[in-house]
Amino acid sequence: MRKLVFATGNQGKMKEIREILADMALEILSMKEAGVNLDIQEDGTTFEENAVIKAKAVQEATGELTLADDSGLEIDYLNGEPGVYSARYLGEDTSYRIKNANLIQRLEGVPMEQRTARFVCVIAAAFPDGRVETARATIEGVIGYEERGENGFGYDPIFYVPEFHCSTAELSPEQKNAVSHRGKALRQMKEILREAWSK
Ligand code: ITT
Repeated sequence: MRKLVFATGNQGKMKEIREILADMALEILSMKEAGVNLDIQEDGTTFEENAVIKAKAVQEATGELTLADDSGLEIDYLNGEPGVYSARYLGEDTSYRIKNANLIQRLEGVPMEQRTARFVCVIAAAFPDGRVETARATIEGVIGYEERGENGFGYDPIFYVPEFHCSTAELSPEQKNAVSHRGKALRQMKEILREAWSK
């Protein structure tokens, strides 16, 4: 069976990634399972740069094909904040209760039509021969007036998808993966991998 390492320390992401790639007959190791304990400096200014930094660092440490996910929430009214700094917004160790409450507060009084936002996900693949590929996808939504739902992770309780009339934290894992930024970017990456393996 083919093997790949996924360069993430985020368990919420890892769970979704395993579900989305489940049909690939792949052995997927988390960074921890691959025995990698690196403190990677995500000093890029774009999702692409940071995804490539993570994938390459772990590829070089393991020698295996490595994928990485760099993602975040862009809120139009806040000029795209928190964006690439989504994990670090208000501090890496600050709870999402506090981060989500803070964002809702910053949008106090802002009408629904100006609360537009999107989740962005870039998946990078670093191949053992040095080649790098990326795939990007988004899901559009709005920032709600309150937190709702217990599923997912991070900013899911404040991100509402108009078509579903609920937050992404109220969707089942299958529903979220079918429409999410991560689901769509990983499905593009599956095609890139299939193509690479067909040669
Ligand atoms: P790794 O770098 O180890 O993968 P991280 O959490 O630091 O983990 P990022 O730098 O890519 O990852 O930050 C992404 C942040 O964006 C994440 O911590 C969440 O706050 C937010 N985010 C991304 N996708 C999300 C989703 O599907 N639902 C909710 N929040 C999400």
